[in-house]
Amino acid sequence: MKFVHLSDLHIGKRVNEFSMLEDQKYILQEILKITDQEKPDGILIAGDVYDKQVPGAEAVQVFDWFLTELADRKAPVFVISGNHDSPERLAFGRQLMEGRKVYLAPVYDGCVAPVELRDEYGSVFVYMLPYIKPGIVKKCFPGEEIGSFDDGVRCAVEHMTGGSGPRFDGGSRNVLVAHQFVTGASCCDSEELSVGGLDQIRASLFDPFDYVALGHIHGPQKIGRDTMRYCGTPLKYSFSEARHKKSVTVTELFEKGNISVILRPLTPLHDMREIRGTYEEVTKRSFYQGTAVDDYLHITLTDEEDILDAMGKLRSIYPNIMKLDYDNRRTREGGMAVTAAEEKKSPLDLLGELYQLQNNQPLTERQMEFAAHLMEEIWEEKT
Ligand SMILES: [Mn+2]
Repeated sequence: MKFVHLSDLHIGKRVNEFSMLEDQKYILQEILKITDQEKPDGILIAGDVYDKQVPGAEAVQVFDWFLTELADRKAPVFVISGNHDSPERLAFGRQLMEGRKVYLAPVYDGCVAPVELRDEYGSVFVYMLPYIKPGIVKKCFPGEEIGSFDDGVRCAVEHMTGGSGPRFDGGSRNVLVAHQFVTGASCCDSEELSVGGLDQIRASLFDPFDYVALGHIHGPQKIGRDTMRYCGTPLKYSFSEARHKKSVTVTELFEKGNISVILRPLTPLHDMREIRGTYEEVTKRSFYQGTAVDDYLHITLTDEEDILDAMGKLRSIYPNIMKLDYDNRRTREGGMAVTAAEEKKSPLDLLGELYQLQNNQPLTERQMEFAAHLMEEIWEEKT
């Protein structure tokens, strides 16, 4: 049984104020081509379909088109909501769409009923777990001890695989589609994770599943075993991903215990690249001739003196320049440039350091907790 595993489409996303809609339509078309070649038995979309809880009209039209195209290919489609999606809105028309074998995960209510598929090796059960936070699970199981994300997901998985829900058939093959931050995953700038790593969960929680199709982390990667994977975004959504190789994950399940995974590379309409050099260098015809000048670019100028209207001038060669900065004596000494090590620190760590500098004592545990929760709240408001 073959699955095409996608996630984090973030349809409607703007990157550095550029609309990605045309790029997204293009890459979804590329994904349809791959789907036509692979002829999968199912499509897994592991959350963050949209970039916003209330997506723009155009974004909805693009997903409507994509979903219809997928459904026309007759293989069942499985969609869960991610932290960027509204689970209620994404589940709109759920029961109607099941008639076309489009399965939208319902809002989490404590019960995750699998969809059963069959092939020559027997049954494959597909479980769809939408993005869950501890509070959501706690509401469904008030008697359980749930303080952290790890507790929440542990409890949800226990109820999927344990006694209370529909019977879990450990002898058959079981696939989980989920959207959580599994410890050990390597991150980038476009994910919007919780501060202080509060949202991390242990990979071992998903041990009962033969294949775990994850969304949330934007770089394609396996977590521990080859069969627990983030497929990554189809497009680069930040310059921290300039070196990512985006792909579609294609997973084939044979008899229980035998799974093969391949990555089908994706080529975008515009790449996201970083360029550096002096103004004279980067504007020399020999420097840019034959390169994709309309890529989304971050240009770092190394001139000691600022170039007057550099952005405007560079745009005449590189129409889609997204970001311009300088790397010279001024920016290095002026304290403006943030070191890579500092960029890796969480906002909570940075606050802790600032507090220590100002007050000559560290934040107390209570203060830390307060700040972490406050940041979490603000963070969510924003997205
Ligand atoms: Mn995402």
